[in-house]
Amino acid sequence: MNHHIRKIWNVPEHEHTPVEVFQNRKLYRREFLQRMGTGLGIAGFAGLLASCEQATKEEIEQAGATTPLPQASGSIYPAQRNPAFKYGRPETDPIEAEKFTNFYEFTGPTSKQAWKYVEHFQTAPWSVTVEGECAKPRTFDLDDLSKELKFEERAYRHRCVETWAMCVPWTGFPLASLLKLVEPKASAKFVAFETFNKPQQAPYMESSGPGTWPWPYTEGLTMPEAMNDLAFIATGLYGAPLLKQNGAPIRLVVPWKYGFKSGKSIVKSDSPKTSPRRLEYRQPEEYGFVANVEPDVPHPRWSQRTEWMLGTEKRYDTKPFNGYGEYVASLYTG
Ligand SMILES: Nc1nc2c(c(=O)[nH]1)N[C@H]1C(S)=C(S)[C@@H](COP(=O)(O)O)O[C@H]1N2
Ligand SMILES: [Mo]
Repeated sequence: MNHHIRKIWNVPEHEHTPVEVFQNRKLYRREFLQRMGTGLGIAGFAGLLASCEQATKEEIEQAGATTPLPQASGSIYPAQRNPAFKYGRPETDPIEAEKFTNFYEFTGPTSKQAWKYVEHFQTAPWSVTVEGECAKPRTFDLDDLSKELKFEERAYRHRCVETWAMCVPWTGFPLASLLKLVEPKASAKFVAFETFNKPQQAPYMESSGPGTWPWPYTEGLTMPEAMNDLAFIATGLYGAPLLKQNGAPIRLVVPWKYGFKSGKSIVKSDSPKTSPRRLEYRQPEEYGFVANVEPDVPHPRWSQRTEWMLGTEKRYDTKPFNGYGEYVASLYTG
């Protein structure tokens, strides 16, 4: 194993996330301390030691592997790459996308290392209920999806509101093809997504306690956004089933919006009459319901003009709609 000592203040989130994102750390740390009590001293020390080591790709993938593998995987992977989508930059090294993740249920807002905390997360059996304003509401498991939908691979850029970015290949199918199976009614205006709600399997969900964070994680799209061909449901990443830290076994991918729209480990989709409730973990006034990647609109505490590619020293100019304007700009005119 190729461990080397890294400086303890040099943890990955500081390398890739704007300093401003961490200005609130004290607040969260205090909340965390209150909830964890004395156990934190020991856990914190162990965590500190652990952060001195650099994990290998094998360790990270083993930690996040789903067991058992979804039955359907044999028929899904490898899926054919859709040639219409190109990154326009180098693909992100898998270890970078697997070790640096946003998954608040496991880590809260202060760490990107969800892979260290997903051990008890059970991703099988799993089903997704699609209901609301539709003629044929249904509950699907992965096998149903693999039989009824055509899986493909898409090379997409991803832009987090915190300014880190990545280029990764997702395996899955357009969200529209799933929604068509339940036959949406004309009255459906929004599509809401709800993430798993199992505090005993997700340490931060459990430690943050009732009355603090409005779990489960929820987000939503307007119906036209959801039906756009770019909106994608992923069950895989880099040609293999999703690791837990990346949202196993099924997640949303909305490449023209900031990453917070791309809910992970989804269990339910609904169609509320008014704009869906969101887990407003980044202050609701910062970004509205229909927020897209907009380089000219700064975050209250940092600029959105440029982005870091995970695992590199490279910074690129951020493009409107994350460069996907030709597909989606028309959704927002008139
Ligand atoms: N359930 C859930 N989904 C989530 C999040 C989360 O905390 N919980 N974070 C979001 C954010 S802010 C981003 S940038 C992406 C990150 O996906 P990745 O960690 O696989 O790169 O997941 C999104 N989906
Ligand atoms: Mo994000």
